[in-house]
This record gives sequence, structure tokens and C-alpha cells, in this order.
Amino acid sequence: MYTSKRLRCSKCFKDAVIYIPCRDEHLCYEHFAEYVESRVRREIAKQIKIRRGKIAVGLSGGKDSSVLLYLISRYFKGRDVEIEAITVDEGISGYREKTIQMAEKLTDELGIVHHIVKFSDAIGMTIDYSASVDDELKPCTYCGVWRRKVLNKKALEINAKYLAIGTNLDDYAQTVLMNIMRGDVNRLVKLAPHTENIAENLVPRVVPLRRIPEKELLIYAMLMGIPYSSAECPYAPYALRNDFRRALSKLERNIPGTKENVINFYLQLKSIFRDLLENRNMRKCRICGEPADGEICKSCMLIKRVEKLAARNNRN
Ligand code: Q46
Ligand code: ZN
Ligand code: ZN
Repeated sequence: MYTSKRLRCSKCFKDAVIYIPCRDEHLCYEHFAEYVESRVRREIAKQIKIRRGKIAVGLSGGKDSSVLLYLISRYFKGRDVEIEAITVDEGISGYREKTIQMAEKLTDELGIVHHIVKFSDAIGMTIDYSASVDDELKPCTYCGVWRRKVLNKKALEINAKYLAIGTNLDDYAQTVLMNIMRGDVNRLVKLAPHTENIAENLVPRVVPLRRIPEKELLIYAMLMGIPYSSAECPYAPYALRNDFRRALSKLERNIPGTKENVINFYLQLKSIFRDLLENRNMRKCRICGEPADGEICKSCMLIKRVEKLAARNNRN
């Protein structure tokens, strides 16, 4: 897909570094960088309405969030806006240590304050532990819910006005389809970006990379020399998301522009959903006080589930 059929940039005739199928264009290093950066700049301007204050960036140390931190810090350079990075350590041995190292390298290079929050402190257990106790629910189910909670909590604590996360075009299209397949309108409606406070104690999440395909982010990170880790989580092969990734990639190969169209379709629907979003009464979790759809938030439900399963395993 991304190998050059012609070697010249369609814009300036320098050597091409990439072929963009949906535009049928070959781009050189400079034009490719500008192509990525202009779309991200547009999304930042659209999603982040801030003149001063702080933006928290979720930084895993992988390519997506590393590119995000790099571009956000460039965008706000010289403005009255502070950027701080938050890395969540889920407790996945042999994996997270490597990505944290790269996250530290990047934040050092950019001179950005870096917070590391451990599940073992914030949740009371690691993903390795929950995975060892629960062989029914996938580790990613726990990880996603707890990570959202921990990032939000830390962003609130540091007084951030926005929480930016590195969701790319592929992730975003997969998430839209996953929620449609589950019939989960509630989750679909809540997808970032949130341009306003959607609930008390919930920092609006923004996704400035939602228009950039994963492969373009990988090439951009390599070309720009952005430090990132390519380590893969040992639980990744079990994620349900993989089925959606494969299906969408196949469709994209046959019908270029599919992923982008899924997002465009969703955004048109979201404007209709907006009423539902505004009228939704979020409650406070009875256990942790965080925003919840019901009496207890999803995060606390999962903690209780692991505790119950562990107690049962100990009895047997
Ligand atoms: S870290 Fe967590 Fe990912 Fe590993 S357990 Fe799944 S969600 S795959 S981004
Ligand atoms: Zn060029
Ligand atoms: Zn709770």
C-alpha cells in the first residue's frame, strides 16, 4: 500500500517517501510532514479552545501518543499554555517498563513535566493480577476502563482543562464500529472529542490525531526522529479490537477512504446525538465518587469482580 510506485513527490518532484492511496499522491519528506502537521493543527484548533491554562497529554510511550505530545508541544510553544504528560503504568511486566523509558526520554527532550501513575496505587491491583484471576473478561476490558479513570483523575489533580489522547484514525474508526456492533448508543455518544464539560469531574478528552492513519504516524515518528517504543503488549493478541482492525484494513485496501468515511458518518450522526449527550444525567459513583452512568462506576464494578473471583479461587 505504502510502497512508492513512482519515486517523485507529486508536489515538488523531490524523492518521495510515501504513497497516500486515498489521494493517489506520492509525497517527499517535507510535503509528507506538512500533510500530517496541517491536519493535526486543524484538529487542535477545532477541539481545544484555550488561551491559557494546562493541557494534560496521555503518553504511553508508543508512536501515537509520542507524536501527539511532540505536535501539541510545538503547537502551543510560546503561548500561555502549559503541557504536562501523564503515563499510566498498568503493571504489565516485560512491556510497560520499555515504553516508560521512551516516554521519559521524550519528555526530557521536550522539557515537559511527566507524571507516572501506577494501577497498583490508583486501583489497588495490576493488569497482570486481574488477568491471572479472571480468565473470562479480556485484560483490555479492565485496562481501558481503569486507564480512562486514572488519566481523568490525574488530569483533574493537576488542574488540566483538557486531556489529549493519541487515538488515531484506525483506532477511532474501530471504536465507532465496535460500539455500533454492541448496540451501545450511550458509549457511542460519549466518544471524544468533548468540546465542553460533559459531566462534573470529567476533564474533556480531545483526540487531535483522529484523522491520521496509524501507518502515517509510524512513518512520521521515524522521519522526525521522535523517540517511541515499538514494544507490544502481551495481552494485545486477545483484544476484540483486532477483529475490527483486520476487517477495516481489508475494506480500506479494497475501498480507500473507508476509515475516514466511518468517522465522517459518525460525526454527522453525533450532531443529532448532541441533545442526548446534553440531557444525559451522569451520577456519582457510590464507591469512588467519580462520574458514573449507574449507581457504581464501571471501574469499581471491575475491581469488585476481581476481588470476588480471587476470594472464590482461594476457597477452591
Ligand atoms: S495495554 Fe492494556 Fe493495551 Fe495491553 S492490556 Fe490491552 S489495553 S493491549 S493499548
Ligand atoms: Zn515534495
Ligand atoms: Zn467508582
